[in-house]
Formats: sequence, structure tokens, C-alpha cells
Amino acid sequence: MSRPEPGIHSYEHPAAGWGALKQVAVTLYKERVEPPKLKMLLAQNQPEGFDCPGCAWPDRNHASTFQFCENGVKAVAAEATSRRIDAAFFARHTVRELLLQSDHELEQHGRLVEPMVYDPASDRYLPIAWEEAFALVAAELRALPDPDQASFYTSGRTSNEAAYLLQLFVRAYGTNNFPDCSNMCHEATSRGLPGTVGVGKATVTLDDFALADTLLLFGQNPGTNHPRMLGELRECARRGATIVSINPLRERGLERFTDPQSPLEMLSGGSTAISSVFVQPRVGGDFALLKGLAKRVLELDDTSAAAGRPRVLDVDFIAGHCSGFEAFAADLRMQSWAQLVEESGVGLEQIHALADIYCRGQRVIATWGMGLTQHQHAVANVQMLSNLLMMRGQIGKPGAGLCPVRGHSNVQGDRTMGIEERPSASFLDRLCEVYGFEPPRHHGLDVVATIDAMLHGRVRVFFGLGGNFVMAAPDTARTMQALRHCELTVQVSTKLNRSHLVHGRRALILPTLGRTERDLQHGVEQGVTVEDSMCQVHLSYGRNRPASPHLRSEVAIVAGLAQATLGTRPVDWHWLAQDYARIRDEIAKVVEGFEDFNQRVATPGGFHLRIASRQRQWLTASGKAQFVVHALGTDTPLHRARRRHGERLLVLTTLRAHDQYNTTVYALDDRYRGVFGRRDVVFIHRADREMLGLPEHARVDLATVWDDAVERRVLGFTLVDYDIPRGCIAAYYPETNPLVPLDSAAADCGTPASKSVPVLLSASAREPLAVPGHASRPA
Ligand SMILES: Nc1nc2c(c(=O)[nH]1)N[C@H]1C(S)=C(S)[C@@H](COP(=O)(O)OP(=O)(O)OC[C@H]3O[C@@H](n4cnc5c(=O)[nH]c(N)nc54)[C@H](O)[C@@H]3O)O[C@H]1N2
Ligand SMILES: Nc1nc2c(c(=O)[nH]1)N[C@H]1C(S)=C(S)[C@@H](COP(=O)(O)OP(=O)(O)OC[C@H]3O[C@@H](n4cnc5c(=O)[nH]c(N)nc54)[C@H](O)[C@@H]3O)O[C@H]1N2
Ligand SMILES: [Mo]
Repeated sequence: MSRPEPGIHSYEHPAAGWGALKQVAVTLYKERVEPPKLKMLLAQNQPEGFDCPGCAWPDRNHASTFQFCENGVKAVAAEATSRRIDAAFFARHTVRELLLQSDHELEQHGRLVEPMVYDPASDRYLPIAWEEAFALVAAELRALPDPDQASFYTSGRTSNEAAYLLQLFVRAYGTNNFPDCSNMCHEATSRGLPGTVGVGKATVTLDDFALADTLLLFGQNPGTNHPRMLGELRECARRGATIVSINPLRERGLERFTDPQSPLEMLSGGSTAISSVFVQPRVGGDFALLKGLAKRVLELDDTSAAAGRPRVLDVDFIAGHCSGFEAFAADLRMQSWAQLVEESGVGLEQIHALADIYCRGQRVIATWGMGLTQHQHAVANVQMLSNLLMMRGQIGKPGAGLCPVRGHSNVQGDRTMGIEERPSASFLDRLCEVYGFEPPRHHGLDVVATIDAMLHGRVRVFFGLGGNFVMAAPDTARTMQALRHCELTVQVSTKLNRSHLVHGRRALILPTLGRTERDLQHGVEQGVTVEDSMCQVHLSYGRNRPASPHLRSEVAIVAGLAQATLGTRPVDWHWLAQDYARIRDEIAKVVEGFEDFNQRVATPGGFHLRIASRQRQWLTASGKAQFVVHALGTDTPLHRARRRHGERLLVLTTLRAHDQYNTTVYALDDRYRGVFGRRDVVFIHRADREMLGLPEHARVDLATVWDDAVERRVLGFTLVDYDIPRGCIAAYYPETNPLVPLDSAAADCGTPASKSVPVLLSASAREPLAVPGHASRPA
């Protein structure tokens, strides 16, 4: 397979396979990973090794043979790179100069190795000693008249131990301002599922995948974002399970898959067909589709009941375990089919066919990703999916259930540890009992609320434990303005990113160890714990030599800040940070389900957290699995924009390319979608392009249609004809984040609606750029 020229080509090969192996070789070469570090790839997701920082998909008992995953290797190699950014690098470049580089270029510079402080006089970052850096932050925090003027962001790679210490420090300091990446990700899951089944987490484990006969995959691209999931799906497909992908795009990774784990498939050029059925709703059409499916299940049940045939509904489950079914059914009966078909973009026959597949399934698992959670009606999406499974009792039995597929490798664990702007009263009570201080009781700020508060001067200090806030958050121009408004911004990071360059009046970069690196405290090797997407908690030990001896672990950094700010109140932070088992003992005292933590996590593969809904125990207000009624919105901002602009109004969904990890752009290809050497593309239905009178590969500008006076535009993108429903377009995140309005967020959970942005296209005056893929730099 020779390398395609930059541009757009069709990709005819199966997902993974030799293409993936070749990419691994290229990645390791590009990052100049030293040979001793290559060995550590074999320690990935092994009992004595480290948890892959790539994604949150679990491993069988965390003890299988080496699991090959192209994108896992990229994540690991990006951390193991031999390139360094030291004080000399920052001496050579002003911040203004660095701002001109693309995200891809910033990533290429390598690992951060020294704490740095911003010097306004020279517009450069200068070295600072660790203790001085901590003292600077502590002084700023103590000077704030109100602790709610500081906000503490967490990205989901942070370990349980660091997350627990951070929440303890911040609550002892006095605020619940815990924005986190989850606010932009699976928040709808975490807020939606407690209302239906009582717990905001997966009700299945990998063992259930081995039993399921039907899998419904909503809004997910596992070939790119959870490659190890494909191995599981392949097994399901080989057993004859029916796999349906519900996605406006037919993702390559769900069509054919060559398992790099299978020598036979690799040598014979064979592959396994994964999804047998593709349903392509319009962007944001899932809610109407789900409601249509539920309505059809009810109709089928009516027919069966009238004919004296076995019921389609699981009447025993509904009677014994559920509440609210009557109201739910009544709402479904009133709902018009015409509206469901119109809003979903899926024909009646296809809805019926999908309902038939669902009703034939005896053991059904529904999985979902960002395609369901990044919309205004995201919580309704998740709850309607839950309703649908409850109708046939597909929750809390072997081989069936709800499976949100999380993104960051420990995003679920961070929330479990208390990174939560709306903590439960019982959690705060435990903190109070154990540590003897009264934690703040009022809710804190999430991501969107933090940006708003920074814009209006209500938050003055921003702290980021990992992540790249400025590029991950919506409404890039306003987010930049918000951060620049701060008195102090602090970023704890492994690699350089734009959040270091768009900063407050004072700014710090605190470099930290990555998950793959050996963490020694007082000469003793430390492990950290993480929780995967299916609630398995296990230990992770870094294997590599740290990128620099000056790096500190996230735990040590949080402890240093806490000690500088609060002294030894309410705990001796340094003492805890000397031995992470001590932190786990603290966690065991406070967090439910973590009793005997050290002992239980020491068993190979760790332990599974008890999920009540798996046992058909419902921690809801009614004590039952709760059916929730949601109306189909017909006067949303999208509807209003469409009424104003007719068919020229397009709905933009923002997604990930194959060679990126969120805001980190490793390379400029999106192999499975046939895009090479560039990211400045917009996927569009040919008929929509022709309707707009634009030629193939036309260069266009995109502008958001929103109800405020703010102009939101990105310039100079290239149209690519694609198999995508009419009225919808797709483009890459983060380049298109400037288009997502800050106040376009999901009801009841605040997630930016980055998968349903109303936009208009127009021919661009902008010249094609010399370097492909660099069109994206926000102004
Ligand atoms: N290599 C790699 N791995 C990753 C990441 C990465 O960036 N790179 N990111 C990690 C993180 S934090 C996360 S959250 C996950 C994200 O993993 P995914 O959830 O797979 O992420 P996305 O690429 O944002 O989009 C998912 C899919 O949603 C579809 N989609 C878009 N709009 C809609 C819609 O309205 N309805 C439906 N049904 N589908 C829609 C898109 O076509 C796409 O296939 O991956 C994690 N793993
Ligand atoms: N338009 C649009 N916007 C989106 C999304 C979308 O689909 N569309 N997706 C959203 C989602 S699902 C998410 S999760 C967010 C992601 O938001 P974030 O989690 O904030 O972003 P990342 O790009 O994952 O963060 C990358 C940075 O993390 C740092 N880093 C990496 N590893 C470590 C580590 O071990 N420790 C520390 N301290 N730092 C580390 C590096 O410096 C790197 O530059 O973006 C959201 N934004
Ligand atoms: Mo995510």
C-alpha cells in the first residue's frame, strides 16, 4: 500500500489489518521512540503493565495476551517520544510566535520537561522552581475573596488517586467548581441513566458481549476511537449476532475488519463483515428514531396481544420492575408517525425493519458514543434508549443491557472519585465525617458555566489537570477571551498545546509524568488505579523511564499545591503522596464501593464495581426502573434556523479523524474516510452541494446561524461528496469548534451541542493554503 497523495481518495481496504500495522511502524519511527521503550508496548493492558491511555474500552480480566491497537500505539508513542521542550525551546520562541503554529505542529515539539512561568515583558515562558510555582498558585488562591472565583478542570486521563486528592483539596479550599471533559462528552449518560435505571454507568461487562445475539451501535466510530472494541464485535459477528450501526455515516471500521490479532486473516487477506445493517438517520435524528422504535414495539405488542400470541413487551419485567409505563405508552400512542419519520430522516419501513430486528433479539446490547450525547436533546436520547430496552426487559440479565462507551481512559473513574460539580449530599457528608470540615454544599460550575464566569470576571483562576481546554471547549473565540480574562491560568500537562498559549495575566505550565512512565516516590514504584467503561477498577504501572528527572507525578503536583495553599489541613498531603496506597485507604473511607480498596485492587485484573441495575435493583426515586416521557421538540434552534433559511440550512456534526486524539493531531490523515494529508474538509451530500450551486471540491466558509449577534465563522474548507443524509454535513473537531455557540448546550446536562450546529455554507474567497491541513487555525 503506497502512501496516497494529499487529497481525497476512496479507501477500499478493511479496517485495521495491514494498513494499521504499517501506521504503527510509521508512528514509532516519527516519534523516534527509543528501542528499550518499544518493549513497553507489550506491557500495555497487562496485569503488571499500564492501562492504555488511548481509550476506556475494557480488556478481558485485564490479563489477555497483548492487545494490538493502532491508535493505542499512537497514544503511547506520543507520550514516549524522544523529543523534548525545555527552557531553551521557550527562550527561542515567544508565545506570539507559537500561536501561529497549528495544533499538529505544537504537538510535534515533544514532551514538556520543566515548570515554566509566563513573563509578560518578553512574552516568553521562563523556568521556575517547583516550590515557587506552588507558592505562586497558593498566593493567588488565598487572595481570592471567594473560593468560587477559582475553577478546576480535569481531563479524563487523570488517575483515581490524583482525582481524589484534587477534589479533596478543592473542596477543603472551598468550591465545587469542577468542570471536566465529561461535561463535553458522556454527561448526558451520567445525568440521564440515573433517572431511568438508577446508575449512570454501563449495565454490561465484556462477558455479556459473548452472549448477546443483537447489538445496536448508536453514534460511534469504534474503528478509530475504540479499536479494541472491533475485536469484540468481530467475535459477535462470527457467532452470528446481528450488528446494527445507527449513524448518519457508514463508518468503514464497522463494515469490514481484519483482526491484527488473527494471523490467518492477516495472511489470507481475509476480513470479517461487522455490521449487517446500517441505518442512517439524519444528524440529531436519533431521538425521533428511538421514539419510533418504541412506538412500533408497542404496536407489535398490541397486534400480538389481540391475536393471543406471545407478548412483545416483557410484561413481567414491566409489572415487577418498572414505573411510569402507562404514561409512556400513552405518549407513544399520541405521537404521529409522520413527525417521527420527518424528524429522524428514516423511512417508516426501515423503522419497522429495525424494530423487527430489535424484537427478535433475546439478548440485546445497545452501545453509544458521542453521536447521542452531543446534542441539545442528549439526555432525552439516552433516556429514550433506556426506555426502549426496558420495554423488552433487556436490562439486568446476561447478554443484554446498556453500554455507554466512554472516551478518556479514566474519565469514568474521575467522576467516581468526586470530580463532580454537582456532588451528592451523601458524598459531602462522608467528606465531612472523615475529615471534619464542612465542604461547600452549593453546586459548582461545569465547562460552559466556567467559560461564562471567566468571561464575566466571576472566575479569576483557572487550573487544568490535563487536557486542552481552549481547543476542546466550544465557541473558540469566546473561550479564548475567557481564559485571557483570568488573573492566573495553570496547566498540568505532558505536551504543549494551545491552552498554554492562550492564558491569563499570569500563567504556569507544570509538566507531569504520563501513564506509561515509571512513578517512583521515595524510591518505591507507585501504581495508580483507573476505572474502565464497564466499571472494572484496576492498577496501572508505568514502565518507561520518565521523559525527564524533573517531572513530577500528578499526585505529587496536586499534593504540592494543596500543601502550599492549605498547609496540612485537613490531611498531610505530602505524607499521602509518598505512598499511593495511603490515598487508596482514604478513598476507601469515603467513596462507596471502594471498601478494602488496596486489597481488592491487588488481585490481577482488579475488581468490578457493583452496579445495582445489573442485579435489577433500581436506585431511582421510585425504587423502580423508571420510564420517562420526552416530547419530540419541533421548535428547537435548528427548526427555527431551518424555517428562516429553508433547505440551505445544514446541520453540522463535528467528529474525530483517524489520526487524532481529541485536540491532539498526530497526523493529517483520516484513512478510513479516504482523506489524506489534510483536515480542512466538509463532508456533504452531492445533491446538497449541487443545490447550493457549488462545484465538487469547492472551497467554502461556514457560518453558524444563531439567535445572538455574535458572528461565528470558519474559512476555507473544501467540500467532499460523501454518503451522508441530505441536510447534514460533517467536519473535524477541533477545527470547527469556533462554530459551536456557548449557549447551544444540552438541556439538563450542559454538554455543548457539538454534533448539531445549524450552519450556512458560502463560496470562500480564501486562497488554498500552502500547507494542507493548516486552514484550521482559529484567528
Ligand atoms: N484514536 C482516538 N481514540 C479516541 C479519541 C480520539 O480522539 N482518538 N477520543 C476519545 C474520546 S474522549 C471519546 S469521547 C471517544 C469518542 O468516540 P466516538 O463517540 O466514536 O466519537 P466521534 O468521532 O466524535 O463521533 C462518533 C460517531 O458519531 C457519528 N455521529 C455524528 N452525529 C451523529 C448523530 O446525530 N447521530 C448518530 N447516531 N451518530 C452521529 C459520527 O458519524 C461518528 O461515527 O473516543 C475516545 N477514543
Ligand atoms: N466540537 C467538538 N468538541 C468536542 C468534542 C467533539 O466531538 N466535538 N468532544 C469533546 C470530548 S468527548 C472531550 S472528552 C473533550 C476532550 O477534551 P480534553 O480532555 O481537554 O482534551 P485532550 O485533547 O484529550 O487533551 C490533550 C492534552 O492533554 C495533556 N495530557 C495528555 N496526557 C496527559 C496526562 O497523562 N496527564 C496530564 N496532566 N496531561 C495529559 C496533553 O498536554 C495534551 O495536549 O473535547 C470535547 N470537545
Ligand atoms: Mo470524550
